[in-house]
Amino acid sequence: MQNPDIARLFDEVADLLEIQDANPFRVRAYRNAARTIRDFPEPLTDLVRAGTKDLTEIPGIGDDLAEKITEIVTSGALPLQQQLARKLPAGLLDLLRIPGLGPKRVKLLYKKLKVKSAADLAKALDAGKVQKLKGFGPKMEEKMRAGLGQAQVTERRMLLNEAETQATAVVAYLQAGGGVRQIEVAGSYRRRRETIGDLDILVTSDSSAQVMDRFATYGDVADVVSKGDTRATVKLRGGLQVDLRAVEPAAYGAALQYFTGSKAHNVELRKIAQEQGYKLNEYGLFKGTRRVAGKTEAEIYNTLGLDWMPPELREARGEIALAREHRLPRLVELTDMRGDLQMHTSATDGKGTFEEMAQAARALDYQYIAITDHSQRVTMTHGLDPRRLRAQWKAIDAWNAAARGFTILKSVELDILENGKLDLPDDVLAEADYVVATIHYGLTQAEQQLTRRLVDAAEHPFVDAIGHPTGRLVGKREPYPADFEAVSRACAAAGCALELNGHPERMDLPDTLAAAAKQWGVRFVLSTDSHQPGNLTFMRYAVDLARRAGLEARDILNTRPLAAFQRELKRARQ
Ligand code: DGT
Ligand code: CA
Ligand code: CA
Ligand code: ZN
Repeated sequence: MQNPDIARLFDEVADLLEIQDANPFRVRAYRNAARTIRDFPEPLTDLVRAGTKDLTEIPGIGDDLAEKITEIVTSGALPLQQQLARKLPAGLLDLLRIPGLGPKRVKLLYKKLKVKSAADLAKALDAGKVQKLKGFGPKMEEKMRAGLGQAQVTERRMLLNEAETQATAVVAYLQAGGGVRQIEVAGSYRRRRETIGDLDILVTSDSSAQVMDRFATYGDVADVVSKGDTRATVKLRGGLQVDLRAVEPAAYGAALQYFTGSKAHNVELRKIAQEQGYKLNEYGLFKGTRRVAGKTEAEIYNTLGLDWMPPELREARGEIALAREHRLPRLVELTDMRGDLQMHTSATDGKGTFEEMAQAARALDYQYIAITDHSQRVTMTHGLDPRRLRAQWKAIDAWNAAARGFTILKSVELDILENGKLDLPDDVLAEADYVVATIHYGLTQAEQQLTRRLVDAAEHPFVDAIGHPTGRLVGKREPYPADFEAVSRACAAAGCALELNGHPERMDLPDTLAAAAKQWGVRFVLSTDSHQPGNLTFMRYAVDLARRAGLEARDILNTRPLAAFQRELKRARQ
């Protein structure tokens, strides 16, 4: 039982309760707990088994939830979830996977139209009944139709951090069994895509049949799909598929290259091999029947006259040409980061004080962080008005005065209002060390209006960066329809940075837009959008995103030591 598995059960309880009209506070408690657990840095299973930590010390976990976690860890299931599920038709929960359909809408469809499954929904749509329901416009109808089509052909993709939890656990388990020499998770996971379809693990071993046996009896396996002496496929609880392949050491590099992909990268590479009279496959690079390379990836690329390429770049977006000309970027690394520039505290919707956030950041060897609680417009999170914000800044000044070698930047996540104005007056913004402006409201405005709001914010003298610039939520909400070329050009001209938000649910800017923004001359900041001290490790995902966009340390302002960072901010340069 990994943390995401526990979180999923709590999310399901929240969905089921909401469909069944339970008390909203109870629904919220399960939802918040799910989020806390999903992002909790240590495996709860280990904590429960060790019995050394009181689970109620985790923010948002009370006695009742602690007991339920223990129940899940020890029995593998949650009776409450099973009870609630029995009260509803089985197909109803599948409807929640359709984009745009949350528990509230599913409840309406069920109550008013007796829709119990995806098939029922399709019929109701065709009969024109759905558009008559309150809150279901023509746009929504279109989305549901598209979603119904997709739900049938594509399986759900898992967020990178959840897949990482699963991957890390299964790799540790395989290694602990002995007999594994080399092991690597290839595929989209190694390319660090923001979502993962399935995990592709490669091993070399003297006893591959035993490794396959051990794999099939892993505790989190729900179903063994297939199993042989050198290959096996399983499905874990929660549905993630894992393929395991054992290969001979002489072919390990070739297999790693092939199964890392992407498919489009492999197609291009194979063509280059053919042009040079080679044959390339997962067993090696061959001249006739002779294998000329295969032990390492570098051997294969180099034999083809190419530099070795970091997996994050292997998307057939021009990396092969750069590798041939020895012009690949020197991608930024996690150890380049000197600070984190978006995080929330218990003053708004975070779970930790600024002191606790700073302490956690120090442990990561950062020199600085920005505390960016929400501004007043975001009432849902108890956003800060000028009075409360100034009080927080005063407390930060006092903390900084006593701290050695670490600085908290006085900051705010400033809302760009629906009318394009900023949520706080200039005299307040002038007192900040750093301001990141974001959009949370008016997401359905026309492209022109959204673009205008972002461009105006980018040009404002006290806005240093635009945060989560597209507003996308991975797998849940598409970027809002703004002209990101216009926004990028405005940022480059004004000296406003664009944020790469590494929160696994955001991953925003998306990689292709970030790569384009770099071409327009934009500079970037990386952040985690942490809501608890344990989230600061999300920086890894911001770095993944930056690497996929081809960014180097010099493209990113918070790779600089504090003084240099502050010199580069817009507010210092005018
Ligand atoms: P995913 O699992 O959907 O997140 O994405 P990948 O990239 O992990 O794709 P997957 O698991 O289907 O296959 C793993 C790698 O194997 C893929 O990145 C490239 C390689 N591969 C799979 N099928 C083909 C193929 O038909 N041709 C070539 N050249 N490579 C393939
Ligand atoms: Ca895969
Ligand atoms: Ca696969
Ligand atoms: Zn935000």
